[in-house]
Amino acid sequence: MSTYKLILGNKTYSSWSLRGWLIVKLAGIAFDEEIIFLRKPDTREKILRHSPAGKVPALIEDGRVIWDSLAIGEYLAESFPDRGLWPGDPAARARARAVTAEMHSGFPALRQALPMDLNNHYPGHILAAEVRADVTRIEEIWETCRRDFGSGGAFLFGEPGIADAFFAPVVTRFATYDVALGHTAADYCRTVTDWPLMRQWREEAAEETEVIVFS
Ligand SMILES: N[C@@H](CCC(=O)N[C@@H](CS)C(=O)NCC(=O)O)C(=O)O
Repeated sequence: MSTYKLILGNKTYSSWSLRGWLIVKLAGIAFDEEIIFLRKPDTREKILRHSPAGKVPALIEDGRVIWDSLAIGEYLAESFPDRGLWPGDPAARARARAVTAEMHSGFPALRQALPMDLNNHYPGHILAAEVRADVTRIEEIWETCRRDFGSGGAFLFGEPGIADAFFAPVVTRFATYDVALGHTAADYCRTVTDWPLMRQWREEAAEETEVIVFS
């Protein structure tokens, strides 16, 4: 049996780490975690000891490293095809891959303006036009996935999977910055917020004492 270790950044701030962690949890494998605090003088050197990309998350399986959240998702979906990481239906799976890729490569305005910050709340945040446009597209993604493929449960494709892991940090940002949403998006946010894995991650983030000030 393989042994796994997941290298992560701060649970409070590292949105890509949250994505990787959710996917590994969904795969149902036992794993150790190592947290490397971001934005420290030795952060890069510490991450490079594990991952040649200098980024977290990185999954180490028996000494071999798989870096990048999407690569981790694809690798675990292949390794554990019965765990439902991608939807079973080909049309749903294609859409799940498309929206996951869109999140992985897109929404720079939203990511820049609304950094993940689980232990804070910034009510009254005014969204710039380009951030509002990202929010509108994300709402459209959620609504169309729920409408077309979500009948089997409350997640984007019914049961929770990689696509939900990719949008989970966005859900936390919408809560942190009090982003106003339509009904379907608000319902989906409640589903993700109440997801036991998200509760666990938030509880562990709440125990962190490291603070990063975003300027
Ligand atoms: N495309 C990568 C992005 C990973 C990424 O940017 N991670 C950030 C933390 S959320 C990081 O490692 N930053 C390095 C640093 O801050 O030194 C992925 O999907 O895993």
